[in-house]
Amino acid sequence: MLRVAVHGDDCDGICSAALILLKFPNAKIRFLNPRSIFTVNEEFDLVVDLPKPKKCKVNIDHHKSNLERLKAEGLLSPQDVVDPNAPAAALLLMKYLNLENDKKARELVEIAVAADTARHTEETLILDKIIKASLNNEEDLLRIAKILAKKGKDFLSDEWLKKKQKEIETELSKIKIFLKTFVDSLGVNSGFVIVDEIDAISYHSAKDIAHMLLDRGCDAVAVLYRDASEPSKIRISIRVRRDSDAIDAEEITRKLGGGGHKKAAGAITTDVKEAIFMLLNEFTKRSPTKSVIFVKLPKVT
Ligand SMILES: [Mn+2]
Repeated sequence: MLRVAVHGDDCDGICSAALILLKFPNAKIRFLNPRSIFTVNEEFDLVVDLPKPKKCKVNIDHHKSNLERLKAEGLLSPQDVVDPNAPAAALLLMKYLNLENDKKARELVEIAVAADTARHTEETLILDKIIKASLNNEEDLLRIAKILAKKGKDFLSDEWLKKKQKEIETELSKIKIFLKTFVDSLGVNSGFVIVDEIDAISYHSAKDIAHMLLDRGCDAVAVLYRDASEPSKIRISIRVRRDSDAIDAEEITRKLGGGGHKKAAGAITTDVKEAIFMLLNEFTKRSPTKSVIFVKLPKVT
């Protein structure tokens, strides 16, 4: 039996799990995150969209920070496929599993790429929220992966997912109206923004305000919010507008011990003050006007 670990936090990881199930329906899949992968004491044949732990035969990933660590520590093996130029780990996995001619596999990769390059469609965004609302619930995450493997891009035709969608959409419409009113009141349509959202918004919607501000013309947005898996920690996510070169998000989050990609990167901290100070500093340095907007989101009601 194939023992696999995937990133259980987003579309790329869950689509990767679905790809595995297309080829190995009986694979044992764990849904972990970049921290928990180092704390579970298990052996894995395949670890996807996550950093490579000690007991792992093959690592398939696209995070630059992971590649650099593996090289520095001499842990990169010839079997590993770690390519920071790949838009999603699922794309590397599809090639690794020789599934390029499988229509469902290509649809799953399309979903993963849309999510990881901030080109969500309405459907992939719903999927992302359902995944984030199912965090740490490996049973539900496996169920979502199985539905994806069975339905491909028509995943929302599944009755169980449809029910989840309805539940989440009611909450989402409330959040959307609240955020729109808030962003309208800011009147910001350019430059660099940092939003403190700690304890103000649901985990699955923490990055929404970043996308709203980017859509309105901002170059880069950093958001801070509480981690759903480890509530003592604060997550920092940076998003950069597709056609803006003002900031390399990965370069900044790496200074906070995180990583990711040029347009989308993240880090985790326990020292919020230090993180905000650092973000203000790094953003100001790169801002053409040498100014940054810092806002605190009121609790979404
Ligand atoms: Mn990914």
